[in-house]
Amino acid sequence: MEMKFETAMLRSYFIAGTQDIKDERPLEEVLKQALEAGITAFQYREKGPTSLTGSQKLELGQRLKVLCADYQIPFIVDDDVDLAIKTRADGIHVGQKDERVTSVIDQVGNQMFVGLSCDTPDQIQVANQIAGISYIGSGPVFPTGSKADADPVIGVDGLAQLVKVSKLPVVAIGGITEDNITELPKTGVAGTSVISMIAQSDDIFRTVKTMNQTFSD
Ligand code: TZP
Ligand code: MG
Repeated sequence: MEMKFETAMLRSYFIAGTQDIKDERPLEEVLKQALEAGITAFQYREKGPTSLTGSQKLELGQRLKVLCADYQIPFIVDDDVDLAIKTRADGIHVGQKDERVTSVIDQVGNQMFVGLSCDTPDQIQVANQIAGISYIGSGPVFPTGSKADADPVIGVDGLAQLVKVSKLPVVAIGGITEDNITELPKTGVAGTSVISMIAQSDDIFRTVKTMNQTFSD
Protein backbone atom coordinates (compact mmCIF):
# COMPACT_ATOMS: atom_id res chain seq x y z
CA MET A 1 0.00 0.00 0.00
CA GLU A 2 1.24 3.39 -0.91
CA MET A 3 2.27 5.83 1.85
CA LYS A 4 1.12 9.41 1.28
CA PHE A 5 3.62 12.18 2.01
CA GLU A 6 2.88 14.38 5.01
CA THR A 7 4.88 17.44 6.09
CA ALA A 8 5.08 16.04 9.65
CA MET A 9 7.36 13.31 8.27
CA LEU A 10 10.11 15.96 8.03
CA ARG A 11 10.19 16.67 11.76
CA SER A 12 12.94 14.20 12.73
CA TYR A 13 14.36 12.71 9.55
CA PHE A 14 17.27 10.29 10.04
CA ILE A 15 19.65 9.66 7.12
CA ALA A 16 22.28 6.90 7.20
CA GLY A 17 24.21 4.21 5.37
CA THR A 18 26.79 1.75 6.68
CA GLN A 19 29.53 4.39 6.16
CA ASP A 20 27.98 6.56 8.87
CA ILE A 21 28.12 3.97 11.66
CA LYS A 22 31.46 4.27 13.35
CA ASP A 23 31.38 1.60 16.04
CA GLU A 24 30.49 -2.07 16.15
CA ARG A 25 26.72 -1.65 16.19
CA PRO A 26 25.09 -2.59 12.89
CA LEU A 27 23.06 0.08 11.10
CA GLU A 28 19.94 -2.00 11.72
CA GLU A 29 20.40 -1.68 15.46
CA VAL A 30 20.92 2.08 15.29
CA LEU A 31 17.84 2.45 13.08
CA LYS A 32 15.75 0.28 15.42
CA GLN A 33 16.68 2.52 18.36
CA ALA A 34 15.93 5.64 16.33
CA LEU A 35 12.53 4.21 15.37
CA GLU A 36 11.81 3.31 19.00
CA ALA A 37 12.80 6.86 19.93
CA GLY A 38 10.30 8.33 17.47
CA ILE A 39 11.99 9.44 14.24
CA THR A 40 9.46 10.52 11.62
CA ALA A 41 11.36 9.37 8.49
CA PHE A 42 14.42 7.35 7.48
CA GLN A 43 16.55 7.72 4.36
CA TYR A 44 18.89 4.92 3.31
CA ARG A 45 21.92 6.69 1.85
CA GLU A 46 24.71 4.24 1.04
CA LYS A 47 27.50 6.44 -0.27
CA GLY A 48 31.29 6.66 -0.29
CA PRO A 49 34.34 4.40 -0.67
CA THR A 50 33.38 1.92 2.08
CA SER A 51 29.70 1.64 1.24
CA LEU A 52 27.87 -1.51 0.19
CA THR A 53 26.95 -2.15 -3.44
CA GLY A 54 24.96 -4.70 -5.43
CA SER A 55 23.18 -7.50 -3.58
CA GLN A 56 24.60 -6.46 -0.18
CA LYS A 57 23.10 -2.99 -0.59
CA LEU A 58 19.81 -4.47 -1.79
CA GLU A 59 19.56 -7.00 1.05
CA LEU A 60 20.32 -4.42 3.74
CA GLY A 61 17.88 -2.00 2.09
CA GLN A 62 15.17 -4.67 2.19
CA ARG A 63 15.78 -5.32 5.90
CA LEU A 64 15.75 -1.59 6.73
CA LYS A 65 12.51 -1.17 4.76
CA VAL A 66 10.88 -3.94 6.81
CA LEU A 67 12.05 -2.30 10.03
CA CYS A 68 10.58 1.08 9.01
CA ALA A 69 7.32 -0.59 7.97
CA ASP A 70 7.05 -2.21 11.43
CA TYR A 71 6.92 1.34 12.85
CA GLN A 72 4.87 2.78 9.94
CA ILE A 73 7.66 5.25 9.25
CA PRO A 74 8.55 6.12 5.64
CA PHE A 75 11.58 4.39 4.12
CA ILE A 76 13.21 6.75 1.63
CA VAL A 77 16.05 5.79 -0.73
CA ASP A 78 18.78 8.25 -1.69
CA ASP A 79 19.47 8.59 -5.41
CA ASP A 80 18.86 5.00 -6.57
CA VAL A 81 15.65 4.42 -8.53
CA ASP A 82 16.38 0.73 -9.01
CA LEU A 83 16.88 0.15 -5.27
CA ALA A 84 13.80 2.23 -4.45
CA ILE A 85 11.67 0.08 -6.77
CA LYS A 86 13.15 -3.21 -5.55
CA THR A 87 12.68 -2.34 -1.87
CA ARG A 88 9.20 -0.85 -2.51
CA ALA A 89 10.40 2.35 -0.87
CA ASP A 90 7.89 4.95 0.28
CA GLY A 91 10.00 7.79 -1.07
CA ILE A 92 13.10 8.66 -3.06
CA HIS A 93 15.43 11.64 -2.58
CA VAL A 94 17.70 13.15 -5.22
CA GLY A 95 20.24 15.96 -5.26
CA GLN A 96 20.99 18.47 -7.99
CA LYS A 97 23.90 16.34 -9.28
CA ASP A 98 21.98 13.05 -9.22
CA GLU A 99 19.56 11.60 -11.76
CA ARG A 100 17.25 14.43 -12.91
CA VAL A 101 14.24 14.82 -10.67
CA THR A 102 11.86 14.95 -13.66
CA SER A 103 13.19 11.59 -14.84
CA VAL A 104 12.78 10.15 -11.34
CA ILE A 105 9.19 11.45 -11.16
CA ASP A 106 8.44 9.89 -14.58
CA GLN A 107 9.72 6.51 -13.42
CA VAL A 108 8.38 6.25 -9.85
CA GLY A 109 6.25 9.31 -9.12
CA ASN A 110 3.09 7.22 -9.11
CA GLN A 111 4.52 4.72 -6.59
CA MET A 112 6.38 6.88 -4.10
CA PHE A 113 6.96 10.47 -3.06
CA VAL A 114 9.98 12.43 -4.28
CA GLY A 115 12.29 14.83 -2.41
CA LEU A 116 14.84 17.19 -3.97
CA SER A 117 17.90 18.96 -2.54
CA CYS A 118 18.02 22.70 -3.29
CA ASP A 119 20.54 25.14 -1.85
CA THR A 120 19.93 28.29 -3.91
CA PRO A 121 16.81 30.41 -4.54
CA ASP A 122 17.14 29.63 -8.29
CA GLN A 123 16.99 25.90 -7.63
CA ILE A 124 13.91 26.43 -5.47
CA GLN A 125 12.22 28.49 -8.23
CA VAL A 126 12.78 25.62 -10.65
CA ALA A 127 11.46 23.08 -8.14
CA ASN A 128 8.36 25.24 -7.59
CA GLN A 129 7.41 24.64 -11.25
CA ILE A 130 7.80 20.85 -11.21
CA ALA A 131 4.71 18.81 -10.36
CA GLY A 132 5.47 15.68 -8.37
CA ILE A 133 8.03 16.93 -5.84
CA SER A 134 6.80 16.58 -2.24
CA TYR A 135 9.52 18.30 -0.23
CA ILE A 136 12.83 20.17 -0.45
CA GLY A 137 16.02 19.42 1.53
CA SER A 138 18.25 22.48 2.05
CA GLY A 139 21.78 22.85 3.34
CA PRO A 140 24.36 22.41 4.55
CA VAL A 141 23.12 24.89 7.14
CA PHE A 142 26.27 24.41 9.24
CA PRO A 143 29.66 22.81 8.43
CA THR A 144 29.34 19.02 8.14
CA GLY A 145 31.82 16.19 8.34
CA SER A 146 29.40 13.66 6.84
CA LYS A 147 29.50 14.64 3.16
CA ALA A 148 32.82 14.81 1.34
CA ASP A 149 31.46 16.86 -1.59
CA ALA A 150 29.18 19.13 0.42
CA ASP A 151 28.32 22.51 -1.11
CA PRO A 152 29.19 25.75 0.77
CA VAL A 153 27.40 26.38 4.07
CA ILE A 154 24.20 28.42 3.60
CA GLY A 155 23.73 29.45 7.23
CA VAL A 156 20.53 30.07 9.15
CA ASP A 157 19.69 33.26 7.20
CA GLY A 158 20.31 31.53 3.85
CA LEU A 159 17.98 28.75 4.95
CA ALA A 160 15.25 31.22 5.93
CA GLN A 161 15.49 32.84 2.47
CA LEU A 162 15.03 29.48 0.75
CA VAL A 163 11.99 28.67 2.90
CA LYS A 164 10.44 32.01 1.86
CA VAL A 165 10.85 31.22 -1.84
CA SER A 166 9.69 27.59 -1.62
CA LYS A 167 6.10 26.50 -2.25
CA LEU A 168 6.97 23.14 -0.72
CA PRO A 169 7.90 22.21 2.85
CA VAL A 170 11.63 22.42 3.53
CA VAL A 171 13.73 20.16 5.76
CA ALA A 172 17.09 21.48 6.98
CA ILE A 173 20.30 19.44 6.58
CA GLY A 174 23.96 19.67 7.42
CA GLY A 175 25.89 20.04 10.66
CA ILE A 176 22.82 20.14 12.87
CA THR A 177 23.53 19.39 16.55
CA GLU A 178 21.57 19.33 19.79
CA ASP A 179 23.01 22.82 20.46
CA ASN A 180 22.35 24.62 17.17
CA ILE A 181 18.98 22.98 16.37
CA THR A 182 17.30 25.69 18.47
CA GLU A 183 18.20 28.26 15.76
CA LEU A 184 16.12 26.49 13.12
CA PRO A 185 12.38 26.78 13.92
CA LYS A 186 12.45 30.55 13.25
CA THR A 187 13.50 29.86 9.63
CA GLY A 188 10.16 28.18 8.91
CA VAL A 189 11.57 24.73 8.12
CA ALA A 190 9.33 21.75 8.82
CA GLY A 191 12.08 19.84 10.62
CA THR A 192 15.65 18.63 10.48
CA SER A 193 17.41 15.79 8.68
CA VAL A 194 20.56 14.51 10.32
CA ILE A 195 23.23 11.86 9.95
CA SER A 196 25.79 12.19 12.75
CA MET A 197 23.51 13.73 15.37
CA ILE A 198 21.72 10.36 15.57
CA ALA A 199 24.33 7.94 14.16
CA GLN A 200 26.93 9.15 16.65
CA SER A 201 24.62 10.04 19.53
CA ASP A 202 25.46 8.75 23.00
CA ASP A 203 21.73 8.67 23.72
CA ILE A 204 19.48 8.27 20.68
CA PHE A 205 16.32 8.63 22.79
CA ARG A 206 17.40 12.03 24.10
CA THR A 207 18.53 13.18 20.64
CA VAL A 208 15.31 12.25 18.85
CA LYS A 209 13.23 13.72 21.67
CA THR A 210 15.14 17.00 21.23
CA MET A 211 14.42 16.95 17.48
CA ASN A 212 10.72 16.25 17.97
CA GLN A 213 10.28 18.78 20.77
CA THR A 214 12.05 21.49 18.78
CA PHE A 215 9.43 21.16 16.03
CA SER A 216 6.33 20.24 18.02
CA ASP A 217 3.34 22.33 17.10
N1 TZP B 1 23.72 16.81 2.34
C1 TZP B 1 24.07 18.02 2.71
S1 TZP B 1 24.91 18.03 4.18
C2 TZP B 1 24.78 16.34 4.32
C3 TZP B 1 24.10 15.83 3.22
C4 TZP B 1 23.78 14.43 2.97
C5 TZP B 1 25.36 15.58 5.46
C6 TZP B 1 24.61 15.76 6.74
O1 TZP B 1 25.22 15.03 7.78
P1 TZP B 1 25.33 15.59 9.27
O2 TZP B 1 26.17 14.56 9.99
O3 TZP B 1 23.92 15.62 9.80
O4 TZP B 1 25.98 16.93 9.20
MG1 MG C 1 22.90 12.98 -3.79
